[in-house]
Amino acid sequence: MAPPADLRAWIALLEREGELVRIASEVDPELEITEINDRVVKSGGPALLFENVKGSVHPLLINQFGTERRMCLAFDAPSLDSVASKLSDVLEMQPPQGLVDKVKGLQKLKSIADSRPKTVRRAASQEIVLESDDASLDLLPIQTCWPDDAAPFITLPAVITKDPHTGTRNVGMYRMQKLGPHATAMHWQIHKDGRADYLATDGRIEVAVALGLDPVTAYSASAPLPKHIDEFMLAGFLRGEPVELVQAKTVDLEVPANAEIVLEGYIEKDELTDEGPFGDHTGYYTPSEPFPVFHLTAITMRRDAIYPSIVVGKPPQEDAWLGKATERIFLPAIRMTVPEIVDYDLPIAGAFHNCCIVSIRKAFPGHAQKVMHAIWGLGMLSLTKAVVVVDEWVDVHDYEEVMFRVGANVDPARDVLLTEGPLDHLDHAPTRQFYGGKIGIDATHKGPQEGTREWPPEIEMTPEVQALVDRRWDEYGISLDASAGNGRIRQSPGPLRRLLRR
Ligand SMILES: Cc1cc2nc3c(=O)[nH]c(=O)nc-3n(C[C@H](O)[C@H](O)[C@H](O)COP(=O)(O)O)c2cc1C
Ligand SMILES: [Mn+2]
Repeated sequence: MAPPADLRAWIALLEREGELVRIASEVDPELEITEINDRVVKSGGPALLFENVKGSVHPLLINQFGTERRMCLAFDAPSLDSVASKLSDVLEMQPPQGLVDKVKGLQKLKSIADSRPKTVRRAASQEIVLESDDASLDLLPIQTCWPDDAAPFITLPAVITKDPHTGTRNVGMYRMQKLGPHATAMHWQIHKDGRADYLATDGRIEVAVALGLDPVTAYSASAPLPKHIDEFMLAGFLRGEPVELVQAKTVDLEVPANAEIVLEGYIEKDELTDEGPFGDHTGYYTPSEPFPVFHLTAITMRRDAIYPSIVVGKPPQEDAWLGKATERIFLPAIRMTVPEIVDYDLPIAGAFHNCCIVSIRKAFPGHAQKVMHAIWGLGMLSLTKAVVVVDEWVDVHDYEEVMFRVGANVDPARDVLLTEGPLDHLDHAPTRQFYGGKIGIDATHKGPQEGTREWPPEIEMTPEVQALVDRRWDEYGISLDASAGNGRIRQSPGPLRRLLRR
């Protein structure tokens, strides 16, 4: 098995796995689909294929990424961490020792070389070609997601541009507000690569937008890669198959051959429109702001093309799992620069940029502060508002345990770092847009070198008594429901839990 080759293979897989429901009743892309989907996402329900969307002949697929299980199916992997280890294998390559090592090394190098996209001459994504007035966005079942949204928005696009100087491709997921049948806004936020390509181009920049991709390639458009790395290459690596590209019809760009729908067009420098309001992944509406205007020159499609959508809003929403995939897949790359990091967690409720919990192998005074600054200096993690640092033995995914460490180990006068830096484009809390306060909380054990009193030992039962109680458990005749859950703080279950509850 390998990850699905296109959206249709993905839908077939979801169906075989009992992970997809087809809805034959007519539904309205204005708000109704959002309300249905919101209930399904929040209860961990299936992907939804709406076959009869009011006003369009094209079916709409939503919630394809909405659970951890589906995300693993998409990558054809037992866990998201196993996807990450494929990457760390390559990142952590050492000079080979013997012949076997050399052969393995060559295989790894080949897996990188084979990741580069491949050009093909004929493509399913161009079975139908619509140009000039025939190319109309009115054909597509574009959703109006939330009541105060300014218009319908294309929400799951892979937007393709080229750096005018280096020719390097960039692929990013940026929402597109429908302005009419032949134009949209392009929501290139200030820190993003697509915007950098636009700013570096004089006059007109050509743009292509792929809709309805295989799930790994669609995910890759949302991955925060350094600017000079083509997201299609990451997709090829993660799929184990290169992404196939075909020359677009009206612009000088290559587009995925397996896409359901491709929008081709251009953006003129300094032609801006008011974009938004839009009910955003922050859980609030982002207000109207000027963004560039995308003009459509062609739509190409597969026959009976399926339109993909996603709704963001108050977490948890479907995008949580795209974010969790990034959290897991990028851990090996983060460890390359900051090897003392053991693990990290970006809570879904924190909309990813609001909070980062990180565990470290602490080796010297101020180490937690070093790691905070490293996070504030790393790619898109630099936008993180709050960083919480814990010791290596703390499970960063167990928020109760993290809360316990913060409560038990922090002297706010000594262990809280307040600083300033760049913030997410969409964060409404800072007084100024894009820039504001950051907080670092050092919840690690402190040593005398850090000027503290002696740190007390943690409470732990002896292994001997634990083994004795294990052996005798049945004899006591006490039955416990493991899932009833009276706290999950490892090493120190009952009493501390009660302490925290008081
Ligand atoms: C569903 C979804 C919608 C997104 N919408 C936007 C958006 O409208 N504008 C934006 O700048 N980033 C948006 N993002 C985040 C970018 O896709 C992400 O930062 C990506 O790394 C951008 O690619 P780039 O690094 O090549 O710029 C969205 C992500 C997801 C998962
Ligand atoms: Mn990029």
